[in-house]
Amino acid sequence: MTRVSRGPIVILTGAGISKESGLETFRDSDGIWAKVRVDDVATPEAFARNPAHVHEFYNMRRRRLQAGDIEPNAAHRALVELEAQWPDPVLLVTQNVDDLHERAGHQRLIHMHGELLKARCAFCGDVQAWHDDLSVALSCRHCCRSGGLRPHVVWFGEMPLEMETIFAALSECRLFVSIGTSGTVYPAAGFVSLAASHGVETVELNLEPSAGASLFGESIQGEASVIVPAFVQRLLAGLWAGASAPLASRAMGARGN
Ligand code: BV8
Repeated sequence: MTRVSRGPIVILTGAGISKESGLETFRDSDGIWAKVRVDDVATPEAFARNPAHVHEFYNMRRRRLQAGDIEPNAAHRALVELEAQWPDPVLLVTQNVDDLHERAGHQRLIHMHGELLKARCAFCGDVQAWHDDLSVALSCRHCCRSGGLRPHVVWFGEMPLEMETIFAALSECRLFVSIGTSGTVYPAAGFVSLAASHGVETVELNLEPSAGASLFGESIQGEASVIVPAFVQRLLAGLWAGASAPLASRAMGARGN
């Protein structure tokens, strides 16, 4: 029975890890894409066609994120504990544009789809922290041109950030953990296959089996605030046995233990 008690870990998170903090997911029945069309707000073409509409979509999410009642949950905190106590590097790659991993205290973090609390100039590429509403009337602090400030967010058809770093980490790690993602958006949805092709142990923690669940060595269902802390505790205690674990431990169920 293989045990993962050493070696680098790569973690991928999606909107499901922030759901219990009060932020909407995308593809749940009550999710964001049930209320607004991707092609109207999350593509470069949408921004070129109607920048004010795209700004309002992200302004609303930026205000919601900073509303005061949105806090990191036990899943975010458990990943910070894993990063602090694990003897080898832990790289957290998030598809989320919220700042809950940072606010929980996570250090080594890549926002592959960008960050809601940053703005980028479409003309000169300058990126700056941005907590207020964005609009076409604003001008860039660097090139002084107006109309080009956009959310520092990766839209469909745009290249996600730091992909070379991510691909290298996936090929060199010992364990790949996917948390709270439906496994429908690429290239993130392909990370499990890349990791597995390098002999990496893979585990999925999600409310329900994702589109790529069958590609993982382990699949654990439940709410992130329950199953992620339980998984981290078992990992730190050297008790998680990986894909060769007895079937009984393959689906720990909602209690996560
Ligand atoms: C690109 C903007 C290439 C930010 C987003 C094959 C290869 C490469 C690309 C493609 C490909 N096939 C298709 C493509 C194109 C496309 C794509 O993947 N389309 C899909 C729909 C088929 N990909 C792209 O365009 C990407 N770019 O590949 O560029 C390239 C090459 C050369 C040159 C230029 C470019 C860009 C993708 C990023 C798009 N931006 N959003 C924002 O507004 O937030 S995507 C959006 O989906 C978010 O970023 C989000 O993070 C991401 C993934 O969604 P999830 O996080 O998984 O959320 P979801 O709601 O889907 O699922 C939540 C899960 O949580 C569920 O499973 C649920 O059960 C679970 N859950 C719920 N509650 C809980 C829970 N789990 C635990 N506990 C709970 N309490």
